[in-house]
Amino acid sequence: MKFTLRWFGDADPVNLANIRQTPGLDGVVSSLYNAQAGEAWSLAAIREHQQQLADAGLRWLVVESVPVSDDIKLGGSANERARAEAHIDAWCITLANLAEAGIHSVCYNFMPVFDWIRTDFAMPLGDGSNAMAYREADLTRFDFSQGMTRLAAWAKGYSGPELEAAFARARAVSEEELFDRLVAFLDVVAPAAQRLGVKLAIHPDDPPWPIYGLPRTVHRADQLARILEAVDVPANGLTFCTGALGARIDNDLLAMAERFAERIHFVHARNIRRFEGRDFAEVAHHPSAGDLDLAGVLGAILNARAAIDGAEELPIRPDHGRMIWGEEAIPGYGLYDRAIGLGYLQGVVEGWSLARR
Ligand code: DNO
Repeated sequence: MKFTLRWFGDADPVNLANIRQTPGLDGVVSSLYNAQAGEAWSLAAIREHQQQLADAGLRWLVVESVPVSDDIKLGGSANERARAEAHIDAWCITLANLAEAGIHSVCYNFMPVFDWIRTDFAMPLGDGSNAMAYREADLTRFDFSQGMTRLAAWAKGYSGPELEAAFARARAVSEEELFDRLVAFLDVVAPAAQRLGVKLAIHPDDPPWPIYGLPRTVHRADQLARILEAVDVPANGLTFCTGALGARIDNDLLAMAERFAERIHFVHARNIRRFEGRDFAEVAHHPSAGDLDLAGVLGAILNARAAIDGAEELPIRPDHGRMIWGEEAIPGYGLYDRAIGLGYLQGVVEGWSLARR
């Protein structure tokens, strides 16, 4: 596996010099944070970001994310579909430019309006650390009439009226229609990626169920299988996000890891502690802290891939960590706890290879 850490660009309080000190790091996961959804990334802009990383002694291995516009996800009218087509063409140009720059892994999501959400960004875990959490009853805590500022990894923020309009538009789209839009998108981008040698990795919905009445279609095993079958080219693959998928008790992570192993193009490894109902908190990667079997998931992927390609090129990153040791950073993206998580993941993979010697 290729071990990576995510970096949010110049706005990230975690600096590249510190990331570089992490042992056994193969590369960085990053994006062009000023690019708008729907616009093509120029080769020059890609190279500039790549060079910034290279100057710090780091390699840009995975793009997370190339944003997918709401027109692509939701567009229904002739005008919107025309815009969607232009955005899909731009997405293909971005892929071609990334391939030209030697970057061959692209993560994206298909959640309309906004990306992941939590209701608590600093829940005390009882040992002096804090972490992000999700409590269904608290979903109402956001006053959307005031808009939503851009959370880390979101393509953009929204003003109140923008959010209201985006919600109305998305709520008019059924889950089935959203799936059809995803297939229409993949019908074009997946063969293009395949030709370019780029691997696409769709990120599951986070949390893995519809929220605020918005349609979502990427969070259960049957849905993932349908996406892979609908556009059956190897480049059309998954980000296996243990934390996102694992928040659903009915997602059998080990079975899913084994079943989809061949089409897993990126791994997000994170642990969660589940509470009543759908509530959960993000906890340390170590198995003592939460309910997920990360070692089991990695073992399932590695076993299944051993016969195919050995998974040597498969990128993995520790996903959200806790905030520990007084670090101040983007929620979920402090360096300290992610680095501890990375060490744990490296140990698991090392142990797996030792057992096979
Ligand atoms: C959250 C991230 C997601 C992810 C996107 C991929 O921290 O895992 O925001 O980057 O969904 O497009």
